[in-house]
Parts: sequence; structure tokens; C-alpha cells
Amino acid sequence: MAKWDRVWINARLATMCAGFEPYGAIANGAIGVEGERVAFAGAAAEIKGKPEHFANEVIDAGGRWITPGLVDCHTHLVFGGDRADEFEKRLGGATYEEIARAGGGIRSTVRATRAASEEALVAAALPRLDRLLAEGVTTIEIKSGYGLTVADELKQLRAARRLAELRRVDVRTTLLGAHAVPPEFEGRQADYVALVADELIPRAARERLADAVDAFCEKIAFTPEETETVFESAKRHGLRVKLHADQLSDLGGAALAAKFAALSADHLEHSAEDGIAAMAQAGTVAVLLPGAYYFLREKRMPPIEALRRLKVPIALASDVNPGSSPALSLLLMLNMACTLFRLTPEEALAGVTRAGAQALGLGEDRGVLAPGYRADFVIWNIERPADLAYWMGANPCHQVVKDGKIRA
Ligand code: DI6
Ligand code: FE
Repeated sequence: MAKWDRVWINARLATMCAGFEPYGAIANGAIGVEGERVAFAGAAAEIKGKPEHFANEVIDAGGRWITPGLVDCHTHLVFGGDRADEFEKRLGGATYEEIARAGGGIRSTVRATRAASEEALVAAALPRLDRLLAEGVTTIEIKSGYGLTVADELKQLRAARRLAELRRVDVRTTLLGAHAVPPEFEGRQADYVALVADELIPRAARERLADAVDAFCEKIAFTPEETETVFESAKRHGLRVKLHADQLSDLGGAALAAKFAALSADHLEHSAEDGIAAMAQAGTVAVLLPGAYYFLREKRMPPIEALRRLKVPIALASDVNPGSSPALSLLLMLNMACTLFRLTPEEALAGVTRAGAQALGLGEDRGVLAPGYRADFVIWNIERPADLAYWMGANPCHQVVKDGKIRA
């Protein structure tokens, strides 16, 4: 029998395999790895004889818990500048929407992002990325949306792709050209939508810079009709879609996402039940972003009960961005999802593993510990999986394995 490259023994596994609750846990487990894939994940008792006989390298996990690698499926990690000044204004009484309408908000980050070179964007994003990686993130989605010209959007996507060359992490890029109307298109919103649909999406698709297309469907951004125009173009160019849906008001975003068989609909604070039902039918994942809810002091909770009842997979993400979620900890999002949205710690962990992977169309490849899946996992200094959602500001990450190899 060919030997595995590596085996971790003396481990407690939270496999997160569905239908195998709680946490798909295995008390006395082992994980064997061959190349980039999991060859075995199960009870140690199933492997007979000395571990040295079936793996070239044996690693004692010391009884620690192992979970799938964390997936942060919604971020705007690459941007220029920051918006601490706006945070102060909001504390002085201005609202997020008022600041946006006055030319601040997303537009202020657009100015800073346009002014930055690709290298400068990479350099600014790297320390933020490192914070997430230190907590066990192995896959991250990064959106454009702060360039808003063809050249600047592609620059942002290239910077995102470059991060994957500099660190051992998988980066999935999403083109969010329809994030805001740039100032030079003021009063000509339709022309900007045409630019996104007819120039930006085709270019990004041709240059293979985007893995998906997203839009911000909101009163302060794009209408449902404009979003459809963007999504039709994505479809023509073979790209799956995602949607910033019903964050600040209910424009029917959840149903619109479902209509286009979106990978995910994100935020959803104001979504009505029929939209959630449509998502369930379409297999669209709900991505909850407690960091933005918290930072904007939103009052309306996403429809958790409907999501559960209709069995829509619930993912969680950091939404890292300078305006509504300057959150550099995915583990903190687990805590916030539990305290603010009343998710269970198990749902929260599934949200950054199994469901997070599904939200990126990677559910067959990662997000659980099972044979054949990508060997991305995290070894933790914790007593029970719920500890990951319990602590605030702790980082119990002991070791990260990416593509079967220990990440330094
Ligand atoms: N919704 C959000 O929460 C972020 N983008 C979006 O469409 C905020 C982006 C920002 O304020 O810079
Ligand atoms: Fe976002």
C-alpha cells in the first residue's frame, strides 16, 4: 500500500460533515494526507498498526481539536486609505447613508484606491491578510469595487490575485464594479451600468481576473433592474453571481439573487420570507455579516429563523472594509454572530467552514474534513469547539495546514 505523506494522530476532529452532529465530531481521531488532499479523516481505531507504517511523517496533535481551514467568503480586503474620520463623524451623529450621499463613504475609498498603485494596494492589504491568516483562514474571497473605472477595478483584482502568490492562501476574486456610481458618472447612472456590463465584466472575464460578479443593490447604490443588467452580463461571460442584498432596505434582493441562481446573497437584514424561500429553492447560500451590523449599529436582525426553517445554508464572513466593517478577526465574527444573531456556536463554525466554502462554489472541494477534500485544516488550543465562538480577542490557533503542508 502506498504511504500517506503525513498523518496527524491523537486529535479530536470537528469534521463539520453535515448530518453528523454536533460538529461532525470524532473523539479519538486521525487525519492522513496525500498530496493536497485528505486521504483519511476518522477514528484512530480504524487504522490498524503503527502510524509509521502507513505515513511517511507522523505528527502528534497532543489531543488538540482540528477543524477545517477557515473560509472568509466575503471581504473587501484590498483598498486604499481608511475611514476613521468618517467613524468619528458617525459618532457625532451623521448616518452612514448621509455620509455616502454627501460624497464620502465608498467614494472616499474610491479616491484613495484610484490614487494607489497595484503594489501599494498589495502592501496595504498584506498586514490585514496576515491577521486573518494567523487565525486559521485558508481561503478568502476578495472583492473589487473601489476602483470603479475599468483600469482601477482590474488593478484591484490583480492586487488580490497577487496576495495569493505572496502568502499560502487561496484567493477567490469577485468583481464588484456595481458597488457605487463614481463621481464622473453622477446623473448618468445608466451609462455607468453599461460600462460595467459591456466593458468591465467582459475584460475581467477575458483576463480571468474574476471568479464571480457581485453588485450592491440598495437605494444608495443600484436598483434591482440595474443589478439584473449586470447579472445578465455575468451570465453571458460564464461568471456566477453574488449579491449585497437587503442590507439597509428590502428591495427584493434575496429573490433577485435566487432568480440568477446566485452562489450567495449577503447581509439580508431586511429580506422578507418569500426571498428566503426563493434562495432555498435556488441553492443560494445566505452570508451573514455581523461586523457590519455591529459597526453600523443596525437594529434589524437577518431572518435567522426563516433561514433555519427553510434550510438555507448560513455562512459568516468578516466583510472587511474601511466603511462598515473594519474587522480583522474572523473568530470575532463567530462570537458576534452568536451574541447578536443568536446563532449557535456550531452554526457559526459551519458558517466559516462548510457553508463559507459553499458560498464560493467550493463546497465539493473544501470546508469539511473528509477523504478527497482539500487538506486545509487548523489545529487549535481549545477544550471544545464552542471555545472558538466564546472568546473575544483570543487566538487559540496552534497550527495551520494548507494543501496538506504545515503553513509557517
Ligand atoms: N456593503 C457594505 O457593507 C460594504 N459594501 C457594501 O456594499 C461597505 C463598503 C464601504 O462602506 O466602503
Ligand atoms: Fe460587503
